[in-house]
Amino acid sequence: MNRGTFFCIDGHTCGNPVRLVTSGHPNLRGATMADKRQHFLSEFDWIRTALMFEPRGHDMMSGAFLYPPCSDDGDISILFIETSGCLPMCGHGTIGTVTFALEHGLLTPKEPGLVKIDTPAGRVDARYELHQGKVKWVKLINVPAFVAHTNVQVDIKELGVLTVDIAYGGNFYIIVEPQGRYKGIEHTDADTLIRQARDIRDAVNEQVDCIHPQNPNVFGATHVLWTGNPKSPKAHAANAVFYGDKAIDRSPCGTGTSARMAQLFSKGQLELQKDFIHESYIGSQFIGRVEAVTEVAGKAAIRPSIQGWAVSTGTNCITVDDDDPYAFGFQV
Ligand code: PYC
Repeated sequence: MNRGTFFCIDGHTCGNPVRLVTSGHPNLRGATMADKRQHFLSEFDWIRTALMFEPRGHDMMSGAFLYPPCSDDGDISILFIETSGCLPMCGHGTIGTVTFALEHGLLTPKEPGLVKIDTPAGRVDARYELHQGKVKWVKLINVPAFVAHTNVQVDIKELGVLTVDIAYGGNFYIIVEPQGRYKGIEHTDADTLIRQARDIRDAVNEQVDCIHPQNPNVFGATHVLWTGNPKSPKAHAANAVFYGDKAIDRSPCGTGTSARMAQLFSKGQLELQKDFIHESYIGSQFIGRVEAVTEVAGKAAIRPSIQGWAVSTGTNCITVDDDDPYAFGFQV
C-alpha cells in the first residue's frame, strides 16, 4: 500500500542539503509551530525518517515543509525535518526553503524583499535579493541567541579533559575550542570529529540540563560545534558542526553560527553590528552579525543575523510504500 507521495525541491545551502517537501503535508494541530512540531513528532515522525534516512536520504539530509502562517502578520511557517529530529530552527534550512519557495512561486510575501516566518523556535525574518527569477542571497534575523553554560568540564576517552561552553542559537550547541589534544578542525578529519563529538555530547548531557526558558519542549545539547582556523583570509573563524549520528554540516550552520556569536559576544570577542564571516568544513561562508542586544527570560542574549545563498539542484517525487522493508529508512 502506498503510504505517501511527496514532491520535493532538492538543493543545498552553501553545500548542505535542503529537501523542501511541497506536497504530502500532514495536517497538524496547534496554534503555533512549536505545538505543530509536537504533533508531528508524536504521529508523523515516519515521514521524517522515510525522507531523511537511507535509502531516500543520507546522513546529512535535512529538509522542510511549508505551512500557512500561524501569526497574523506572518507570511509562512516552516517545519524542519532532519536526520537528528525535528529541529526547532535551522538556518541553512531556512535559507534554502526561502530561496526555493520564491524561485518556484510557492511564496508571495506581503512586503517584497521580506519574508516573515513562524518557526517552532519563534519568529525569524528573512530579507532577500531576487534578480531575474533567482534569489542571490537570503539574510535571516534569527531568534535570540544566548549562552546557557560556561566552562563545563568533560572527560573524553580520546581527548582527556575538555572545557566547553554551551550556547543556544535555535538549537543548543556545545562549543569546543582548540585545547590540549584537540588542535582545531584544520588538523582533524571528519570521522574523528564525528566519533569524538558523540562522546562529548553524551558526557555534556549527563552533566548539565539545557532547556529553553520559554519553551520546555526545546531541550538537550544536540549539536557539537568544533572551532578552528579558516582557510580563507577573508573569514574570521571556521567551524564544523556535528549533528544527528554521523553528520558534519557542509554549511557554516546558521543556528550554530548564532550560538557561536552569542558566546564570542558574551566574552567581549565580537562587536555589535560588525560582520563575522564564518567558514564551514568545506570552505563555504556565512556572514553573521550581532544585530542587537536583547534578553531571554532575564538572561543576556543577542539578536543574530545570518546571510548565505542556496541553489536548487532538481525536483524529486518520493513514494513510501508499506511493501518496502526500508519504507521508513535505516541507519548503519
Ligand atoms: O544551519 O542551523 C543550521 C543547521 C542546523 C543543523 C544543520 N544545519
